[in-house]
Amino acid sequence: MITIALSKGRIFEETLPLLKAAGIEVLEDPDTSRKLILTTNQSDVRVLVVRATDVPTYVQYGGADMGITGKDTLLEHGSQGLYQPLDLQIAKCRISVAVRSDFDYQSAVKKGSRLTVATKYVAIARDFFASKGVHVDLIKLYGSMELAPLVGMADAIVDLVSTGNTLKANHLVEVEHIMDISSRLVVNQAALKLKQAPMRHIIDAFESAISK
Ligand code: PRT
Ligand code: MG
Repeated sequence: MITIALSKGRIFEETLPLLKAAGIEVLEDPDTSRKLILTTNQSDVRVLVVRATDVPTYVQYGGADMGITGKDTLLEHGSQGLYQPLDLQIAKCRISVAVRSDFDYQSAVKKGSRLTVATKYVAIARDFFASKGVHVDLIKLYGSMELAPLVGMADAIVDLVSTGNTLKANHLVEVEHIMDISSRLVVNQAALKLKQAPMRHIIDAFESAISK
């Protein structure tokens, strides 16, 4: 049995064509089914539906043989013991700093002001501002970061941006592009040794599907 950990939503949707390239079709829809283990057309392949931030943990501890997760999640939560053979070029976005459109970020930085930054990505934000020599107080949030500057709780946020529509709708502007993000295949190394042939088949199929 090969077990693949995926999160619902954009990663699941964008992984379906890659699975298809490997001959795998998921037989249940995670949005309508309450099942957390989904069957596929291959009796020896199943899909686990887990929180995006839990994918590396399932793979690391062998609950899943492989999984797909954002580079943001890997950087923020660590990737100890995970083999990362492929950048799948899916669920692309960027991680940025954004502020209220009436906040003069550049001059605050120039003056050496201490900034309050709200984010789910505390480690990424800490490294980024340290590399710029900007002093920050970080506020950890778990979602809806965009709210924090609007209610005066933070000067800036560090968050994922894809179309930029969410920032625009909340009168926020991007002032720094920290890095580009895409999703990676992560593999349990012990599983790869034990189930080399079927896992290699999937990895190779994904690899040839990426560039198409
Ligand atoms: O949603 P939940 O709290 O359950 O978990 P999650 O947010 O960790 O999962 P999910 O499925 O939303 O995101 C999984 C992965 O998709 C992330 O870890 C990223 O690697 C990737 N990804 C790609 C994104 C986006 N694009 C993205 N746009 N994740 C989140 N967003 C958010 C963005 O922060 C903004 O709030 O979507 C919102 C809309 O973005 P705009 O710019 O298109 O308006
Ligand atoms: Mg989300």
